[in-house]
Amino acid sequence: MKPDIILTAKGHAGTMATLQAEFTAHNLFDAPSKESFFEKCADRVRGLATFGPMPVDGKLMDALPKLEIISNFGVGVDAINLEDAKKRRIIVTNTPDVLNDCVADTALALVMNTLRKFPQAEKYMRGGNWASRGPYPLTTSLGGKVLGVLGLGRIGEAIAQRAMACGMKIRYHNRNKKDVPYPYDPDPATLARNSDVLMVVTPGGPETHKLINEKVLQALGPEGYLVNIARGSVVDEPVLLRYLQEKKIAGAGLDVFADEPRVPPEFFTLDNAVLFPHVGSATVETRKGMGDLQIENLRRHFAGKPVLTRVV
Ligand code: 8YV
Repeated sequence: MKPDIILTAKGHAGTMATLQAEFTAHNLFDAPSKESFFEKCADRVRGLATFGPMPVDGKLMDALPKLEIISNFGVGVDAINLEDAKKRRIIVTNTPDVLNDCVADTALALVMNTLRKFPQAEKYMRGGNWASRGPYPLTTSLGGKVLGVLGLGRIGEAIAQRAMACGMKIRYHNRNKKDVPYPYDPDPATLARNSDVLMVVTPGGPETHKLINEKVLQALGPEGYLVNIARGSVVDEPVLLRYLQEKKIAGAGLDVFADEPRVPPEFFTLDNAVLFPHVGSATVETRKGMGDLQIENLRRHFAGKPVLTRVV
């Protein structure tokens, strides 16, 4: 008999198709009423395949008395209450590593686009301005600038490698100092003060909530740039918006926002911000790799084998 699982949201199409073929899948996102959805399947569901930011908390876990595993599509598990899962002995898995290169590419693209203003230059070109108004204004180089990595894990390291290839120098802050050849700063504000570009790569969740606050942005200063490819929750978004509007920082490159997919429209009018719709890992190859890992964790668990990438 195929194990019953719930798919929380409409995710990567290939992954969904495999999950639907290999398991008895219940699509929460299709349900006209959540109440009747749970009434029908709650007592049989042994797994959750989670996609996206829908919160998964103790209340949901308690509604599924047979729940054994939550297999997340994505490395970030901030939408899942890990303490609640641990208390209930529910396994949580994620999809690390397979997305490192892709997310690091996106991070470097944001650094380049934010400093060099390539999207704005392209818009200028398409607007027919080159011949009539002359060359696009000069921007600023990456080479020689300091990239401060907040959260130097595997993705942070992949970003550092790319930035060094462009002639940037690396510093970092983590909760614990690491055995790496980059200078360490004791807190985010000091890192911001010592950096030209502050790169946010920390996990989301309560521990990093609004870690990038006014104090940090002030330390980054009017010549400094912020790039966030982590989670919108890590930045105090209204303060960032004000700092960009008032040019209290030089610019920002953002792939993530506090309330996705809703983005405060004021961001769209900024000339000193480059905005991506959370595309960090969004390639065919990487999303397949993530899906394969999500599926493999479920397969292994239900076959009585240890999962590959356990978080709790
Ligand atoms: C995905 C991500 O956009 O891995 C993560 O934590 O944020 C991204 O790779 C997301 O998981 C898609 O649901």
